[in-house]
Amino acid sequence: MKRIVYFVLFAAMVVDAKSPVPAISETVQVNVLYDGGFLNLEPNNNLGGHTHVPVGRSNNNAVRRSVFYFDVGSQVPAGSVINSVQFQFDVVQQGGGNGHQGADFQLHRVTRAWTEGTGGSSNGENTGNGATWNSATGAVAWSTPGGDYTAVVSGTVYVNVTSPPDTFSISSAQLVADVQDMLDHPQTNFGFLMKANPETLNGSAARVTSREGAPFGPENEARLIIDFTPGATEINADSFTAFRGIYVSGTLKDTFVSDNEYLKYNPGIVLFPTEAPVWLIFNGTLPNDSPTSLQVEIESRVNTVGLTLISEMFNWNTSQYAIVATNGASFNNDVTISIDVSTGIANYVQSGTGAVRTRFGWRATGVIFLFPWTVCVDRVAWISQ
Ligand SMILES: [Ca+2]
Ligand SMILES: [Ca+2]
Repeated sequence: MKRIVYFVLFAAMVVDAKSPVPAISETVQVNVLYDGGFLNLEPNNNLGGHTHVPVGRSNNNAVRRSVFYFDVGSQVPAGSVINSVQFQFDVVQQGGGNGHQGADFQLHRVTRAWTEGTGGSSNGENTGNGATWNSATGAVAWSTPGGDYTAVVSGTVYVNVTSPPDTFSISSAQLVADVQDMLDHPQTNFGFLMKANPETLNGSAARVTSREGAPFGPENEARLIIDFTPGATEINADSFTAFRGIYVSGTLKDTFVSDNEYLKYNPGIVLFPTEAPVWLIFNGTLPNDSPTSLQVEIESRVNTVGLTLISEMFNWNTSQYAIVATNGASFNNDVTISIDVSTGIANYVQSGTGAVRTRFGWRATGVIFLFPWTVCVDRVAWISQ
């Protein structure tokens, strides 16, 4: 009778239902890495080295377009979720002596690699080394003169300069999706092309401050303001020690993956019945030493009822272990216990190194029907954000 009571009790305790703390988002500014521009009436000229790049239609009927490349991954960690994006740019002049008129400027993703080039002056120079109306690189032609870009519009803003320099900002759900894709697939990130829509409005041509950026300086170059939530990172142990227990089989590597390959221990000798006869210490190193959330996970089983699994995190500030969970040890079935230790996270992650240390103990709290019993650990991991 007692046996049944224990079994039911422990089965109900097996899974820890604590939910993770939501991750905190961050905002960064990714400045343009390189930018260029070109115009249809001078189809072999580029403006890659000029202090501005042009967009729109001039009063002399020249259609102008510009291209911008951002290295999203330079400031946003891989695996992050992009929450919002603003494409900001400054216009220092619009139109010319015959006046100006506003126009919608829109972004498209470029679909081919291009180079910036070194051309200066407002109509560009034929330098043969950068993007022009005809060429992506000076050597490789666009498939379509005027640049290869997606039909999908990444975002639009109405540009009508009143007191230059004026700052404009584009944001849209499509822009978020595009920047997310640029982060996830940097090999197909060729930046954005900006053009007017329609391209028939004389005097809509604008001078957009480039990264070479005079007279207002590079702080006015095109930039992406990106809000993102870092993705979770999972790590396995660097090492483990059996604080107590008798080795049966397996290696540290067997704890990396849930694959029914196990690290196995039998009970060691204890001085007091309250001590755990199997006590395993796992050491890991997080990718950063100040994560916002942390879970420790263990998948394991034992081959008898009546055992309890006690999970402890090492507190680096007090140099003592703290019990973070107590669960019935799963009898004959692999069960994963996920323990959220985000509360007190600063104590559990060593400053400067990112080290984490978790101790798992198995001891009898019920009637044991088998001796020596065996602990089988299939997987141990820490998940941090
Ligand atoms: Ca440039
Ligand atoms: Ca395994």
